[in-house]
Amino acid sequence: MKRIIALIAMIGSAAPLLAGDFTGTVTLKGSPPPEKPIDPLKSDPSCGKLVTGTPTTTHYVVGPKGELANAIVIVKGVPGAKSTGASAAPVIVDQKACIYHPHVFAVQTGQKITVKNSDPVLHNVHTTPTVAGNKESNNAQLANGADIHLSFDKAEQFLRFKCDVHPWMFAYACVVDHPYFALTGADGSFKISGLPAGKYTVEVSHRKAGTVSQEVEITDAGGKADFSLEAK
Ligand SMILES: [Cu+2]
Repeated sequence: MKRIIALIAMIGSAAPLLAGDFTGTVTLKGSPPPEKPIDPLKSDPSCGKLVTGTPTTTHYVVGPKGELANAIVIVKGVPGAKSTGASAAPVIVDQKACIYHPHVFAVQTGQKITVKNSDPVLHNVHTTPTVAGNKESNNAQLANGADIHLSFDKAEQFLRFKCDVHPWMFAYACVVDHPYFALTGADGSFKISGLPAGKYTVEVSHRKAGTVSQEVEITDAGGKADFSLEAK
């Protein structure tokens, strides 16, 4: 028994104490401008045939109580934080019916982004980063063509992907240089695991609604904080 207790004590002292989950919800105050139908998509001879319903822009994805999707939540200044992107599973981005899915996604620096073309039409995947060290790329992708693999070396929020063939096609990558981040889901919620206990600045950004930040304390039991952005 004594040996077991000593062993537990040894394990306890060797590994850093990780807190519980950091959770919360991001909401939007005010009414966002209405989304616009993407008419050119429907009238395009090849893409129009693939579409059902009326595709619209998705600048704001907001729930009934203002729950805001596609906001990136980043915990700043975590001691020893560094990217584990090289060993993380790739993030899949697909082009279906001439729309990127997902519209906004989050990856770590060095993490592979696999871009698929599920459409029977030609697309091209044109990235237009604005942070030095992230490379612009422009790759044609044939109908149901081979996947394109991309990654970025520097942190950059809402790094744009566009298709030069179809001027309504955009996707945005949130690239973070450590694992302590989350993108909010359709219910506005987020969960970040594995944080050491401590006080941190947490930054929340949305492509249209801007950025807010607040100080958050994470204890061994975890932490909770809600954020609010203003519709613009
Ligand atoms: Cu396209």
